[in-house]
Amino acid sequence: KPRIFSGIQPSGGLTLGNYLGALRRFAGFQGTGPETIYCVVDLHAITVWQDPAELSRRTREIAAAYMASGVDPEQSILFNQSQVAAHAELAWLFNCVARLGWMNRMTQFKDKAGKNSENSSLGLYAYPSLMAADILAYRATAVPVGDDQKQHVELTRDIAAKFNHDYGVEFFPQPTPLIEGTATRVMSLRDGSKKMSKSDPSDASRINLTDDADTITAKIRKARTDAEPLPGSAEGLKDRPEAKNLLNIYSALTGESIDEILGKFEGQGFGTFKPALAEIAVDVLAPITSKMSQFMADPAEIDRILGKGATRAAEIAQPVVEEAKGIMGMIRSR
Ligand code: AQP
Repeated sequence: KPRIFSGIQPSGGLTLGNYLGALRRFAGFQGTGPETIYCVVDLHAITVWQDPAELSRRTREIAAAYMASGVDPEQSILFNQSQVAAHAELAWLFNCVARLGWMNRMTQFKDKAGKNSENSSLGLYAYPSLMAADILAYRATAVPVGDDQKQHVELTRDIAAKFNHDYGVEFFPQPTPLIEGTATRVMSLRDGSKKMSKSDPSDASRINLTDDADTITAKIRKARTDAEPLPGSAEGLKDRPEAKNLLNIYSALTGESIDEILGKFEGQGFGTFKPALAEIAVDVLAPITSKMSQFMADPAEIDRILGKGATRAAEIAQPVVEEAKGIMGMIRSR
């Protein structure tokens, strides 16, 4: 049965990058055939230290964001990862299937650990193995994500293939990463070579889903750009990463192509373009922000939804993990 799985870490407030690259696409898969499973991946978040009270609050906030962007907890399964034991159990099995050399190639670990990798948690290093477990515990066939997660989904395919090969079975499917649109990698507003990230120390580098209209407008006004006027076509954006990023965001927010947008702004400076972009960003985000705060007003209801989702998720995932253990020769006597 086709299944879609995706997750978001409660490691900070959501950014426009998370929204355009992943979140806003999720609701559209509902009612199209495949079962849709969406997770707040709290076990991933603790690979770097999280304040306990903040972790709880952010977990609810991500759940609220899922619902505000149209994920319906009746049509989809919506839950937080740590309430379904199958994720951590399968991750251990995969730790014993995945190779050190594979983990060593992961660029996210290198980016996040930086120069101080000796002092990173073991969990941060094994992160991709847990992500493979998230996906394969549901034998999911497709994973909508932003471009930064492509390498991890590819590793998931390698783990599935090695498990199947090592045990002579056709048990785990090969999930496909679904990376689509003009906003698969939204870049930082301060540095066109870095992706926009919820854990970037600079708040000016990102637009948060909880920012109000004035903050969004000010951040876009201050976004780093060059001094050149806008070109007439996408060709002219080569080697202008900051300009390209703002145009990609505009395109993703409106659905217009880069060439269409440049047709309207050719020859004009960012002094004209930025306010137009800010207005569109505010129009798109304001309704999401306001729905999020409505959901956040009732934390007990969010907890109830996550609990119910976790029960449904475990009904699928636990038998898969039991079967994987059986395939590996572990005795299942109850
Ligand atoms: N800048 C981005 N552009 C497009 N998509 C993005 N995603 C993240 N950043 C961008 C996508 O959002 C989904 C959820 O991301 P995540 O919570 O798993 O964490 P991440 O990929 O590590 O992103 P962050 O925001 O940078 O979090 P931190 O700072 O905690 O590492 C994923 O589908 C991701 O591809």
